[in-house]
Amino acid sequence: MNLYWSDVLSPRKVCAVAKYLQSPVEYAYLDLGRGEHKTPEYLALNPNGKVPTLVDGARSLWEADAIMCHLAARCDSDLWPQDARQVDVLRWLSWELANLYPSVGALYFEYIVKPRFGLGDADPAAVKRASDDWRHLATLLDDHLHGRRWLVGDSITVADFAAAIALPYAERAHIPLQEFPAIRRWHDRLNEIDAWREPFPVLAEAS
Ligand SMILES: N[C@@H](CCC(=O)N[C@@H](CS)C(=O)NCC(=O)O)C(=O)O
Repeated sequence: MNLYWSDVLSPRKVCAVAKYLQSPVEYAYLDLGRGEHKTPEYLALNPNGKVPTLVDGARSLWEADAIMCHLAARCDSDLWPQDARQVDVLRWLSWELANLYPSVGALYFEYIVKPRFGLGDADPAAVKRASDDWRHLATLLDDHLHGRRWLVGDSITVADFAAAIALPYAERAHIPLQEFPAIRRWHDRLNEIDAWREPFPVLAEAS
């Protein structure tokens, strides 16, 4: 399997899961600054021109959540449970992508992507909108996590890898994490996992 990645938000959860599961993937780094995700060769694999993409045999799979589930299913891992928990995992994956990602993604873009790629200063109106949205959604997430170790059931699933996607960047992206103690404790637990703390392959190992 080849995993096309870059050291940005969406590939982070996929790289973390691949490392956690010790999936047999060959990592292919794409330099977004040089437009390596927009070449005809890459667009043939992922017509969205975005990262990540997983190529497994004849199959090219895009969308980070689908890739996480595929990697877990491939080795029968409970990260993508095959019982009644699965629908709850799917619920949190959907919630993250539809609701949480737009707010944390906006803060990540304003504070991390813009300076990195020379796209100008953070836009105060976009920051305020995203911070307000995050607070609203984080209240729900924090309530859910009170008295729980993980989002679904008693063990970690891909839902945790997905919903926590931006927390490693909280300080740099000005995500107001301090106000949400259950989220912080959950993220402390994730930080005990090597693959979560250090998901990306060192670039010398990647092509
Ligand atoms: N829904 C997609 C989002 C992928 C995505 O937006 N990736 C960003 C990096 S976080 C990207 O490739 N941006 C480059 C671009 O849009 O040109 C997923 O979860 O895989």
